[in-house]
Amino acid sequence: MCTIIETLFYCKRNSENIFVNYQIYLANVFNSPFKMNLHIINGPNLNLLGIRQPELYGSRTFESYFLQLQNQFKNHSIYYFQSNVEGILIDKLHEIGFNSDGIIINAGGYTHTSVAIGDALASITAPVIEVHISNIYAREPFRHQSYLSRHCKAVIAGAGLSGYSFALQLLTQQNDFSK
Ligand code: CA2
Repeated sequence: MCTIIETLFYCKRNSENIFVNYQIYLANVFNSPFKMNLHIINGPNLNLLGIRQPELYGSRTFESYFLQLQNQFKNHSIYYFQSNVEGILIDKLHEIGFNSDGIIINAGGYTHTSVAIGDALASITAPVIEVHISNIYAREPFRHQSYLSRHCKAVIAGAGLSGYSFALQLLTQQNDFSK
């Protein structure tokens, strides 16, 4: 008799445990943010951020700002790549452009000259946001033209380094910017 009661009690406790575990599983599925692989690509001369022309581009290095971004978007993997060479930027876009969950590109001066980077953006599937630290529309007329913008989901210009953070916010929210 005692064994039967003990067995029934054990079964009840066990089924409660299963039920609680199932609730935890569901909570994880619905609440845990989807981990995204996001890429920041900077073009020519942006390796000089924080070193030259601070009056125009600020006094912070991108490496230091990148650590802040990684901390701010802890739930996601954020990668950073910089090159001064047009073809290397294009190779990088081909490499990540079909698997990345979002690309933020500041192509520097190539923004205003590179049909080839524009073509690379047109050929990839990842959503892309174009960022400029300065307000290119308040500068020389040749900076008002971008060969990239038509292939991008959004363009952010003039917000300083915070433009990268705004772009990451757009990519990580559930909206039309994500894949
Ligand atoms: O405002 C931006 O982010 C730009 O993409 C920056 C480019 C410029 O050609 C674009 O028109 C707008 C220039 C990047 C040069 O970066 C430097 C940073 C520090 C010191 C010198 C250059």
